[in-house]
Amino acid sequence: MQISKSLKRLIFWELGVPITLLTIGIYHGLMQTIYRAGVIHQSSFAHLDYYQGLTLHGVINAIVLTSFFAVAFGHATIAFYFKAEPNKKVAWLSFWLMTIGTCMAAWAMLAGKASVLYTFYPPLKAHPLFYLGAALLLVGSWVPLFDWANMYMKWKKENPLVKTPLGVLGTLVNFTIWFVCTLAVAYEVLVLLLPWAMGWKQTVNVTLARTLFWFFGHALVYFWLLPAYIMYYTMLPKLAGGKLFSDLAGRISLFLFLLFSVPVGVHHQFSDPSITKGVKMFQGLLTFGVAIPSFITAFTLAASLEYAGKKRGSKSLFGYFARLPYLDPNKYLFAYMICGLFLFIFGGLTGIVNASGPLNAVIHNTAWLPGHFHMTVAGPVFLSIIGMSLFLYAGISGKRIFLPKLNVIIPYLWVIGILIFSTGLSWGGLIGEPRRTNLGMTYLNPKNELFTPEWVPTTLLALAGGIIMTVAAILFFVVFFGTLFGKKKEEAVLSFPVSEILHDEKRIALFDTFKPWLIIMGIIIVLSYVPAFINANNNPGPGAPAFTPENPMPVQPVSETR
Ligand code: HAS
Repeated sequence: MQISKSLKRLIFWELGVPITLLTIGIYHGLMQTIYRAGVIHQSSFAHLDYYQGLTLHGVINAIVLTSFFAVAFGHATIAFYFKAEPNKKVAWLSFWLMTIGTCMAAWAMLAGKASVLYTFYPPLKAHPLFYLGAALLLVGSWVPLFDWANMYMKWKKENPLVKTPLGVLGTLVNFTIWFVCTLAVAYEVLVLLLPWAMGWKQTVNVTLARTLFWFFGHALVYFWLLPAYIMYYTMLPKLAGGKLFSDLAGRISLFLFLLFSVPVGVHHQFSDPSITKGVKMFQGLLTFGVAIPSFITAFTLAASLEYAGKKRGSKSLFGYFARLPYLDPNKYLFAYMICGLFLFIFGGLTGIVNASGPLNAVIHNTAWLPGHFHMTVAGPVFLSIIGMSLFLYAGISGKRIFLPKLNVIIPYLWVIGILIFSTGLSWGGLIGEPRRTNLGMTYLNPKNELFTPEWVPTTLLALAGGIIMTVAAILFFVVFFGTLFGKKKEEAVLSFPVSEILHDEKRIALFDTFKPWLIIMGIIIVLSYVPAFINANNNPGPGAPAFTPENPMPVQPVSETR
């Protein structure tokens, strides 16, 4: 479909701003692997210190890129399926709020006044502009939900018996989860952290702040994931040359995310002594619940790929895998998506390990964790984001992909990098290598008394993977910016590959309405989180020991801080 100049410009900026910033995010990812492998034994490089770089890496890659992209993709999806454009004033307001928020937070991070990592746990304290910037970015990103919901209700009135398109359903589910979970982090930022950062309050309840953060933080990972799932359900089968196996499976999966994405955040706090066992047990069980929609997705997509492979001539049981268009430059989106799915098999399995209480005690706060999340957020999420950014940009600008044959191999190179990188981290984590630590200053410095030679091979593996990932990312920037600065050659249209459906089940009202799901969502959140907040309020815990950025050992023992 043709779209207005204003919407086109908006989508360009919402893709262009984060991808430009991503160059900084990727650079700091590489620097992490260099510091950690003990290649340098410094606390800073090029005037940016280790934790400053790690904060820039996490905030840009995990918050800025994902939020801007989700909004741009949301606008495109809603416009495409409803054949109507979102309200431009609301859409631009959202863009400016996100951009101003990003600039404020970026200033604080680059000035070295907000080296608090993307989780900004107190007692680490940032400049007030960092918190305000983060709040503006989040608020800006959910503003369009109200306009989309309005468009949906209008569409529903006109089409009462037509199933809501899966892409629209996914977008609305995703932003509903996002709206609900950001309320907690907004409270954390505005009521706890900002007054403390401004000096109006002397202390802050660290456990409460962490609990509020994780109310938001785990739902955040599904806010990252669902745009990728929308692409997998609605586009991948078509790109593979087949059909989506079941439409109902997609709907069930999306509504289950609505129920289970939020009330599981305490699984990040299994080691927090202030939260009681019962709360941990309940949210631990719900965490297994949130894996169910991904299992449904795995089987539905595998069946869809099997159908595609058979249509392409496969006769044997697993021969369909060999028949898929892995290296077709015209179907490069397939390559970006299948690579993400492949990584998610390992990302999902390591997630189940994390969710299991006794196993969590082994891997919590070790390098295993970045091993897990680089196979999720840097797997299906990142690959779908960059693949779709390129696709959307090329489509609505009418430009041809720059170096198409190179483009189609980028995701495979990225997969090789991630597999090596995450193997190093996961192996290291299992033998106690800590996360979020400048190992080059101590544990990976042969001259230091804490030197730990067992972590030499694990961190070198992570470094090798990091270098390959950086090469893949640089090649992507070449293709993306080469396309951006190329000449317009084709008609500019907003278009997606839309999968037909193999089993198009008849409309079931329960799976085409939000009300009952929202009510159950509210009940589960209350049951799981009221006790957690009561715990956090009643047991704020002892003060934290003092640390310096140079050494992972506390300066003062914990007992002296009580
Ligand atoms: Fe996680 C920590 C548990 C999913 C991201 N997670 C994190 C952190 C991040 C993160 C960033 O229970 C660190 C936060 C921090 O900074 O501290 N996670 C889970 C579980 C799942 C899960 C149970 N995580 C994700 C996703 C993420 C993400 C998705 C980002 C997008 N995670 C945890 C826990 C912790 C945690 C604990 C805290 C640990 C601690 O102690 O701190 C589940 O949702 C996973 C379900 C997934 C599956 C996989 C399905 C497979 C599919 C692929 C099929 C492939 C096909 C193609 C069909 C069951 C869909 C085949 C093709 C070929 C060519 C072979």
